[in-house]
Amino acid sequence: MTSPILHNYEFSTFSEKVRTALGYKGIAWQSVDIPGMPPRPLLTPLTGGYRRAPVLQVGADIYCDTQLIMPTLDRLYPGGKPLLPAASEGLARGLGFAWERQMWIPTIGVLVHYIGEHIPPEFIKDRKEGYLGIDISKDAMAPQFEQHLQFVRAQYAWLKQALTGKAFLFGDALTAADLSIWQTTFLLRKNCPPVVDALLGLQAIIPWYERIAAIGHGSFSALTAEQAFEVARSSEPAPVTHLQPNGDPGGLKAGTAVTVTPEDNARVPVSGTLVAAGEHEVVIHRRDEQAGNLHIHFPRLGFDLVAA
Ligand SMILES: N[C@@H](CCC(=O)N[C@@H](CS)C(=O)NCC(=O)O)C(=O)O
Repeated sequence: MTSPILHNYEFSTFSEKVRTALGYKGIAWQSVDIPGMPPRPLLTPLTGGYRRAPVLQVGADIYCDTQLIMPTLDRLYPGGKPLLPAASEGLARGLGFAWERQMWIPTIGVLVHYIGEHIPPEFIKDRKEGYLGIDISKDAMAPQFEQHLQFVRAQYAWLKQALTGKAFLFGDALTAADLSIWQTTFLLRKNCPPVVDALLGLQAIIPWYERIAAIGHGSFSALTAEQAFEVARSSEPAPVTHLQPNGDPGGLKAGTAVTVTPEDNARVPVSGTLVAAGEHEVVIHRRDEQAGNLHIHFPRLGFDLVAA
């Protein structure tokens, strides 16, 4: 299996989650440093318009959303330690999804209270118009600060209990759920003053936090966006053998023209032809004039799949 390419940027914490997963699994990877906001002219044709970060590329297969990237790393690189061990897979999937979905905006609310004055106006504008649909400037979020603080603190209260006496949430081995929770915690701890630990009651979970921070990003080399594009152009998508062609629980048949759209943030519909779909994943085919044939993979949970 060739080494995967991660399109990511340094301050993206969803990217940090995947960088850490790659380090944990010991997969040598290639890093394309993308801008923190569009335009991303050599990535957009590969994703069909999906705009969030990170994106994983293996040849002409493009994997969108970390909720799919995690099980995909286990599937494509089965030799290393699993991110979703069978014994905890269902709970780890559900918990990771729920945490990120619930915690993202409140975490940003706490973050901007401390560092909001340093965020450039063009970034605030981009996040409002193209991503979150809300104004995340310090002033705009100030009225909700107390609510966000209470919500975030109450979430960490159960996390503390869940981690008592354990190295990781499900015991001795890390799972993708630990990484989901860790990445939003990383956003706060990396950027906010130390007082935030006490404010949110994080002291008890710091050993768990440090254990994950110590994993690092493993071995990787830099790749330009042009090189990654050329990899896609010169490859054909891998045959889909892990999903049934007509396995869509909603009954959509392979070959149907469809759109796939995130149902939370950056709701850009990606259109293509359905290749296969299952309970956890949707694969569509697109042909880009320059990049050629592509398979774009999305998670099922959190995305709307509809006939075009
Ligand atoms: N559910 C997505 C969320 C990804 C996400 O929201 N990433 C942020 C960066 S940390 C993003 O895309 N921000 C807007 C952008 O970079 O265009 C996932 O798990 O990958």
